[in-house]
Amino acid sequence: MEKIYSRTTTIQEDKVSGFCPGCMHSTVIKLIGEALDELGLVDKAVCVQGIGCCGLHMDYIAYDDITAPHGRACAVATGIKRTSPDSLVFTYQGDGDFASIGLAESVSAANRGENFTVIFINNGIYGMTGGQMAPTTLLGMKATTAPKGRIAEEHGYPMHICELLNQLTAPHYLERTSCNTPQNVIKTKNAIKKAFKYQMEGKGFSLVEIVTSCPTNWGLDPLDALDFIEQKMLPEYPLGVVRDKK
Ligand SMILES: Cc1ncc(C[n+]2csc(CCOP(=O)(O)OP(=O)(O)O)c2C)c(N)n1
Ligand code: SF4
Repeated sequence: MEKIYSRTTTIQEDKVSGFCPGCMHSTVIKLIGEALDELGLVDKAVCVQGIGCCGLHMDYIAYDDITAPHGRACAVATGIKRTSPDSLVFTYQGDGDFASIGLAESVSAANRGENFTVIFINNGIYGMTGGQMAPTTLLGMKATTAPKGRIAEEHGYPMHICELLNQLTAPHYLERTSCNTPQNVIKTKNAIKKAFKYQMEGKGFSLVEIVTSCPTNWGLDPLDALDFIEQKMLPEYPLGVVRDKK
């Protein structure tokens, strides 16, 4: 019988995920693993993970991985890629990590056109530390640091990372995807594969922004969190390719 699906080799079978039920971090980690398998790049992969729930996969993946101090993943990835140019280097960062604490490092690496890939998880909140406001928190959305909801006059507006980086000359590929439907899961994997391929071709900086859920800190069950993505997150963060120099 023809085998049409098998478990990615990049997840150790005897380990348990630390993610909450319904958290899309686990979906994305699986997609990264499948992309590495399908491209034959597992042995070349180096993940630089940020601080936060994005780090919860470190115990169960089966490729090289290093944790960078909060917000510094793009600086660490720059060093690794420059000294090991044959490696497939990617950062795995949340919105608090990449877009708040690490914004200067992130924009600077993109502006230099560093030849690595960012997998940017936009769940609109600081997950691990209990739901503080992130740069991507929606207007009106409650956070522990914005108990009445985000107010533009006080907290500024939601930050659109793909569009922000699209102001720079250097980035090669910027796409926003989600994992809220099976179709979008497939599109996310294709975007990750495209970004990895561009990197191995030496094309420079690429970023895939993935709109995901944090059911725990959103205070929603996983299914309602999918509706929240569809009805609230995606109108603010439209999906699609923002730049592709090809
Ligand atoms: C320099 C520094 N500041 C603050 C913290 C505390 N901290 C740990 S995780 C986290 C939030 C991370 O949020 P996000 O990047 O959105 O990732 P998520 O947990 O949602 O995946 C913070 C503020 C830290 N570890 N180091
Ligand atoms: S707190 Fe949120 S981001 Fe963190 S594992 Fe739970 S659902 Fe995922």
